[in-house]
Amino acid sequence: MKHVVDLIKTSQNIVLSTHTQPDGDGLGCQFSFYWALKKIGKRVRIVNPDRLPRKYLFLDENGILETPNTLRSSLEGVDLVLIFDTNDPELLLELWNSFKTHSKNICFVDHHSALKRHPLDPEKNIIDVNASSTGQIVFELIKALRVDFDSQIAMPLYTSIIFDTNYFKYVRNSPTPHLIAAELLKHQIDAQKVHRHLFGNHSPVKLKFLAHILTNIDYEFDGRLAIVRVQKKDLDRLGLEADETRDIIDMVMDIESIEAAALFREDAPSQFKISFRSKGMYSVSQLAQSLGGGGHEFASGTTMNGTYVEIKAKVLGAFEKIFGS
Ligand SMILES: [Mn+2]
Repeated sequence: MKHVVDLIKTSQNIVLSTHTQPDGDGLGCQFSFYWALKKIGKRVRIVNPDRLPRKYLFLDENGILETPNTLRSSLEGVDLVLIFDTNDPELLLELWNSFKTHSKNICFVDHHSALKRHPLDPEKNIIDVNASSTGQIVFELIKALRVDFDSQIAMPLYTSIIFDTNYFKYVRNSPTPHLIAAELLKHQIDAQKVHRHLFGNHSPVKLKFLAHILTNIDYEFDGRLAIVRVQKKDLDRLGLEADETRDIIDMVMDIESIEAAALFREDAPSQFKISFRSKGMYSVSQLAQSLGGGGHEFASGTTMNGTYVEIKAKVLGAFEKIFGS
C-alpha cells in the first residue's frame, strides 16, 4: 500500500475509474475516494467507461461522473489514474488506451484474483483477494492518507461494503466488514436510504421479469448447476437496464440443492456476458479464466461471442471438468 499512498501524496491531478458495467462496490469506492481526495486539495475526476445505472444515481447528486462521451476536458496531464474493483484492462474498454497515453501512473486497487494474462507488479498495485469488497481496501487507503471521515466520504464506502457483501451475506467469516460498517455509520449516514437504493428499488415490471426468468431455470449435472438465460428482447420489451439482471444470480444461489450457477445475459446479438457463482465447494475463478474472463474464487464472469447454444455447450464443457469426475 505504501507505494500507492506515496503516489497519491505526490500527485495533483488524479482520475478515478472502475470497470465497464459498474457496480456498487467500484462506484462506492470512487465517490468515497473523490471526496477524500478533495478534502486534501487534490484535483480529482471520476471517469468511467459507462454512465451510472439507475439505482446508483443517489451516489452522484452533483453530476461528477464523466464518460468518454461526456468528458468535460481532455485527459492530458493526469498524474495518476486509480482503477477500482478490477485488474483487467479490457474492462476499461477504450478508456484504457486514453489512460495509458495521458497518465504518468496507473494503479489498480482491487480484490479480484490477479489475471494470468495481465500480470501486475504487486508492489505498485493493491490487490487483496481476502478483502470482502474493494471498499474495505479503500477504507484502509483513506486512513493511511490520514483523511478524516465525514458523511460524504463514509456513505459511498458504506454502499461498497453493503453491496459487495450482499448485506453481510458474504463476509468470508471475517469481522472486518461489520467493523468497518460500524465505523462508517458513526458519520451520519442514512443507511436505510442506501439499503433501499441497493436492494429495495424493484419496479413492478422488474418483478414480472424475475417471475419469467425464475420460471425458466435449467438444471444440469443432476441439479447441481442452475443455468439462467436472460434474453435482450425481454429487457428491451420491458425497458429494463442490463444492470437490473445483476441480482438474479444471487437469488438463484438461494436454491438449497444447487452447488453452482451460471447466468447468460445477451448484451447484443451473439454476444453474452456470463456470470458464475459457486457455494464454495468448487472454484469458478479458473473456470472463468479458461473462458477468457476472471473474478473471485466463488463469483466470476466472462464475455463470449456466439449463439446461445454454442456458448452454453462451451460453458457446460468447462463445468464438466468440475462436476464430471
Ligand atoms: Mn467488488
